[in-house]
Amino acid sequence: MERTFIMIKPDGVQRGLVGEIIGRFEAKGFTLVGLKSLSVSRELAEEHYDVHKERPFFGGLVDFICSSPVVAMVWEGDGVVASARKLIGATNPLSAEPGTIRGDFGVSVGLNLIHGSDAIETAQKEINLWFSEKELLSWEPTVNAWLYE
Ligand code: RTP
Ligand code: MG
Repeated sequence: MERTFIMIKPDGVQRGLVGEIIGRFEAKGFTLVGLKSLSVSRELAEEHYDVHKERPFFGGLVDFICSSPVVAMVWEGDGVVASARKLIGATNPLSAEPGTIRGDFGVSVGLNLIHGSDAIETAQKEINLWFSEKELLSWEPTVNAWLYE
């Protein structure tokens, strides 16, 4: 089954939106297979956003991710990588559709509440970066019988 890496960024945790955000993934029908809160090291943040290391916002982005605790998660389900990106919404919350997490709760691109892997390959890389094998569950909720044909 497909898996994706989701992180509630420091602004989402500080604003008390952890429950609201997790609730959206649960209500959609995805399965939580990994969950932890942590303070992110500079090394981890830099590796996570390595693809953006030449961009002007890179330093500020790393500072922000390390500034306060985050909640890291792995969610599982058919098509979860692309679907999670839809639940999250566009990078700039002002352009994100209402009904999406960024569209409903954010107003600035740097404080956009949540990260989601952008492709299946990236998801695998990010899951391996943030979680060890033993931190991840392998389980099938009984409710899946009412979610998948
Ligand atoms: P993320 O990786 O955090 O899930 O966000 P994303 O895919 O929607 O956007 P991405 O292009 O990967 O950018 C990573 C994060 O960098 C910040 N950003 N700032 N100031 C700017 O122009 C700018 N552009 C991007 C955002 O916080 C974005 O989430
Ligand atoms: Mg991205």
